[in-house]
Amino acid sequence: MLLKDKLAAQIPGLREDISSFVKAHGDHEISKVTIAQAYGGMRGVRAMVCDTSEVPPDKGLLVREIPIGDLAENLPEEIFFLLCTGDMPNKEELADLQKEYSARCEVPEYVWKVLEAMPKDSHPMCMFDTAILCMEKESKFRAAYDKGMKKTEYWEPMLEDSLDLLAKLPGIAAGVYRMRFGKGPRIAPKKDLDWGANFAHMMGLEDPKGTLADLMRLYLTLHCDHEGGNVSAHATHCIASALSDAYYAVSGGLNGLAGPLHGLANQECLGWVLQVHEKFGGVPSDDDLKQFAWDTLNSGKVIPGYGHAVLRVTDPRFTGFLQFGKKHMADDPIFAIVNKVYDIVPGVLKEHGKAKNPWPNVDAGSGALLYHYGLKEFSYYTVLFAISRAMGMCSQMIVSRAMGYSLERPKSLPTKVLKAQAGA
Ligand code: CMX
Repeated sequence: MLLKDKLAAQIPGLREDISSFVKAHGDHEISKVTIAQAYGGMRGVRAMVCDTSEVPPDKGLLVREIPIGDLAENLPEEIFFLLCTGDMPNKEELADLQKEYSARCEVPEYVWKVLEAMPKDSHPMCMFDTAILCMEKESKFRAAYDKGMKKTEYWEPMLEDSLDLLAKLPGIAAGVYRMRFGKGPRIAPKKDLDWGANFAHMMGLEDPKGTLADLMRLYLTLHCDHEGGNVSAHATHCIASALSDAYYAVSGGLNGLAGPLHGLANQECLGWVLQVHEKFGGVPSDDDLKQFAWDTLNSGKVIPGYGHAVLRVTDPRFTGFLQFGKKHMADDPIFAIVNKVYDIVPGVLKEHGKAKNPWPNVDAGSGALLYHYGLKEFSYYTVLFAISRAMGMCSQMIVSRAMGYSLERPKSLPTKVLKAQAGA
């Protein structure tokens, strides 16, 4: 496999580089931690390493130093190769990776039985995460670890597990969609389609303009990774640092993605936009929208899709979706509201004065595009996010195993001790 060959060629040099860097500069201080940060979700504390991507507050996502906006036309498979290696695949490497995905895409039959046994009103994210977890017995990492393996080899079965998992995620996600929302039997994958197009095919949505696969590719590319400290990436990394395998770690991380302050915001954003549409019978005036935003804030709720823990500018991923919408559905009233919200809400949030970032994040616009294509089941939206984000999780774990990073174990302190330290 060409991806494996490339990693095998890179890893010894990278390991040597990091090891001598830590030896020479290990005592260099990179962060101080205040009591407010300890109670405030460790916001801004620099205590992790992530080489796959970075989110400078004034730029947004860089995948291996490339702005995500410049990658919007690339296939998600190319992005995974880039995340893992730091380089775009050439034609041969891409074809080879796609061949690996095709060979590994069959979902074991027992997964469907487990999902069928779940309560009919289970959340699609719970079904998706359960499907991943119940495949844990397939882990090649666990099998190799149980047999005995050198630490320097850990990354190899982690890569195998990651590819097995990524190859199956579109099929699992499409199967969850069809089962959970009564859309009829599952649709078999077409082995000659790329990852995103195959997912679009297996969902079985109407696609009269033939552009759904483009949206899915864009969606899967834009959500790929967001450095190491966000809830799902951090949870995945923490779990995997105990040498839990990819099935345990990705399922665990995605349980974090399912939270309303993280990936679930995705489903809530469109809900808010549709409320606007319903209340005003279409696209509201600027003043009406402003008032609606204030009513939301005054009732103690957040405006979903706006604000970010790290970003301080418009999320370039939002811009990517906005451009797609302008090209393919400029006349759609729901999309027109998303556009108008972007004009109005940042000003309202600035006046409100609480949110550190009044600008839209990735979730502010994507739902309107899915809705346009007939994907109207909001609770499913986070699953789409999850398929994509699994690429970031897996690439981060492969790099961590390759570099031999340590078990994660920060120190916690009781309030009493903190008070004593602060002389309170
Ligand atoms: N609407 C109203 N209030 C907001 C807000 C918004 N969109 N964004 C932040 N605030 C408020 C916070 O609730 C917080 O209020 P309190 O002091 O009363 O707790 C205050 O502003 C300061 O928050 P912050 O430091 O700017 O933001 P955080 O890092 O704490 O939280 C986020 C970031 C994304 C959770 C928050 O902006 C939010 O809740 N946004 C809406 C939900 C959303 O879009 N989530 C998707 C994020 C993308 C992702 O990670 O998947």
